[in-house]
Amino acid sequence: MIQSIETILVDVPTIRPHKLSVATMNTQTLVLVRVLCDDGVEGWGEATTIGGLNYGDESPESVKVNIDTHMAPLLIGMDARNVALVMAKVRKVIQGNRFAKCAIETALMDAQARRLNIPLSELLGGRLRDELPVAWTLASGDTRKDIAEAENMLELRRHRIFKLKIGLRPVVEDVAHVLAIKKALGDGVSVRVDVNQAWSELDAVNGIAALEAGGIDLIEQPVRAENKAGLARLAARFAVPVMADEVLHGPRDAFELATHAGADVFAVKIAQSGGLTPALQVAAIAQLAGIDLYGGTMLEGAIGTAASAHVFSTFANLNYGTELFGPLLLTEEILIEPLQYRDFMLQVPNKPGLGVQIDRDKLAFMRRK
Ligand code: MUC
Ligand code: MG
Repeated sequence: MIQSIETILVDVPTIRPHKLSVATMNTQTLVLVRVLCDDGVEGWGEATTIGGLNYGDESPESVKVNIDTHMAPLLIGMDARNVALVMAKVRKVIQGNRFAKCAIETALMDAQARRLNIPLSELLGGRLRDELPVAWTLASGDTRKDIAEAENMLELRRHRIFKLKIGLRPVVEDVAHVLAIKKALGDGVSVRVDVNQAWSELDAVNGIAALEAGGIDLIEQPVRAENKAGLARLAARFAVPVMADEVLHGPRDAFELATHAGADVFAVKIAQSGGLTPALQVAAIAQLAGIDLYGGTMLEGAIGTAASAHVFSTFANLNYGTELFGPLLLTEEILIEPLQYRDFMLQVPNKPGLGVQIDRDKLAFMRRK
């Protein structure tokens, strides 16, 4: 039986300012959810977003209030072992709130997998890999700093895929910034861009043409999420793959994009999808439609990152790798044993459940009072 559901906000400074077209992050607010069951098993989930309400339509505070006020009372007393039934109820009764639903589903599945003594990936159909390639996002706002940061990551053997955040400056300046980094890093390194919706379709035509000519590997969400037809036109026009991110809010969007050849690649995010099972459905739709997959992040801490890793480990096709670097952007670790990054890969935890353990003392100290 579900005995209690607790939501915890934790404000953690980032290692440097992280500049996106929609926000500059100096701290990240982790939204953690702890589900306690009457058999003594507990599970953890995460509903972290980016920049308050700058990126998504749920803020850390709204997630907390909506779980505490509307979801927890609905779920307390239900059978914690029947995660599907609990989630069916949540999805029927609660509108929207994809991030909050994802955190609840993650916590319940973590608890159930711990109960069964299996890694979460095995509850999700089974992993196909034990490690995932991890991109790093260069977003200091300064070309020279970005190059130095990338060179350091290569030397540490932590990342060899780099995603550049652009869209704040005029297109020609952004293109010059990206191509300077590409030139400095050379051919062995994958350089990609994420425009976070900042371009008009005409900006995108000009920008993508120049980036494609310069050897950039992937163009993420160049135009507004609402402009689905425009995204499809760009995907059809260019050979360089165009990836859907903000436009993709779960299986229904995935189905529509797949039906209209709306993108070449899907950035799957567990929270944007509304949970772990909807994320699996997004991946299944992509696979059936011949769309490639990329494991995305909302810059979650270790809990959301581990949950995402378990989900992505089950994808048949993960041709573009992942960007599960969230914990590495933060100055503080909340796990007793951090997630393992080595040789350009994140190791998918293999202990029961999420396979990670919260440092309770640290959390008690760091949580928003
Ligand atoms: C996004 O739009 O993909 C992922 C990496 C990063 O730096 O920001 C996010 C969000
Ligand atoms: Mg993106």
